[in-house]
Amino acid sequence: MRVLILGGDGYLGWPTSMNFAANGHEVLTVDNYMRRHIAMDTDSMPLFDNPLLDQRAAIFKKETGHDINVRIGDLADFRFVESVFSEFKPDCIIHYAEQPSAPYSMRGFEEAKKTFDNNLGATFNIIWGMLNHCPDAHMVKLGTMGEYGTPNIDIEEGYLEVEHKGRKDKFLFPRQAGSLYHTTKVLDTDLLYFYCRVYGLRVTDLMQGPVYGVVTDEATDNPELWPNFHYDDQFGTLINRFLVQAVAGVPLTVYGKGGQTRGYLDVRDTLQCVMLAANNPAGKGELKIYNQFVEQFSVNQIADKVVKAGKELGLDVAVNPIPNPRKEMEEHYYNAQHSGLLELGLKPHYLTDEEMINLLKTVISGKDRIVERRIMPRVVWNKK
Ligand code: USQ
Repeated sequence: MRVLILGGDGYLGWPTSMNFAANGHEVLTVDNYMRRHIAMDTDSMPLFDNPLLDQRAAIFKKETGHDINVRIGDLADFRFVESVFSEFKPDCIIHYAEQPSAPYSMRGFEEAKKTFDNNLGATFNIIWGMLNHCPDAHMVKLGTMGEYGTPNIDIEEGYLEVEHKGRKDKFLFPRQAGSLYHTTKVLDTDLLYFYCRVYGLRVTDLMQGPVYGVVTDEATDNPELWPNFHYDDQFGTLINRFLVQAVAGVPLTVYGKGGQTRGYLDVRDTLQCVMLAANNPAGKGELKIYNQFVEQFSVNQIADKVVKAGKELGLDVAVNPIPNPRKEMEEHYYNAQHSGLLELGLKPHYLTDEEMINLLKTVISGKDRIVERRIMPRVVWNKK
């Protein structure tokens, strides 16, 4: 397939680019380096250095012989989108090209606007790039489990059958996101659903939970090919943050009561899921939705796992619940269905004690690079 990867410099975009190239696909990866710029502006740089995309592609080519083509440009600019789509004419588009941080989107007006304009603007332009140049291509869009929020009923995979006054119909599962970032993903889903129904687009929306991990099969021992591993309060996801805190000797920053439950997955499973979605395209006019995670944990359960694995490595890991900077439920019902990707063939990596120890060992290799001031939360949800 000719695979266009949008947001190719990101935590997931880069390893996805390597994975598709290593599996024999023709890959063009695109990014505008927005996350790099925000990370620099807000002192949120990742643990390991990540060369620029051209440099990473050259290293990958030297090590494996596989090509990754790169274009740097802004997908919120329609002229750029037109030139990418008219020249490359993809069979499959993997769309990660969004500002991915919930806390960044909640800092203030400028950050919220940047998130809104980029995420909605890019998605809208990509839709029109497809309509103009490859209307039969398939888009795999990264959504988020956070679109659903934490409802007091089971979360279904994308849709809900509703019986109302004796009649039945199927609707998108109700969404109630907890940050502006998550809300842009809700709006994306509605936009895509409309263009599927009325313009016949083919889209798979992957509702993904928080991802953890560093090493993927295409980049085992060369840190230059690892994804950007953030541990700051904006771009660092929970498990990655706790791993770094454990190694740095900083008590684990449980927000509030720590009963917040989410569905987690290993970065290697993201790659599997995206590949499975790409190989099983949605039909014409169809919006397929999968819930993309492997195991549900509360924040406290994850803290316990990190403490236990830390002990094995001689780390004395403390836990320090702090006032929650977010507005979210800290104790709640959570039960999300996630059988679709398993049925397609996903072979999950589980967060075993052994796996947690391996993750800690990888972080220990970067111990001297940890900058402690990046750890504590710097953004509070709606201070007013
Ligand atoms: N949390 C803590 N302590 C911390 C950091 C987070 O208790 O130091 C809590 C948060 O309050 C939240 C939970 O852990 O309840 C998960 O937080 P997170 O930062 O790992 O996840 P989130 O901000 O929701 O965002 C991340 C990614 C985002 C993706 C999302 C999937 O940054 O791109 O869409 O995970 S989900 O959470 O399912 O919406």
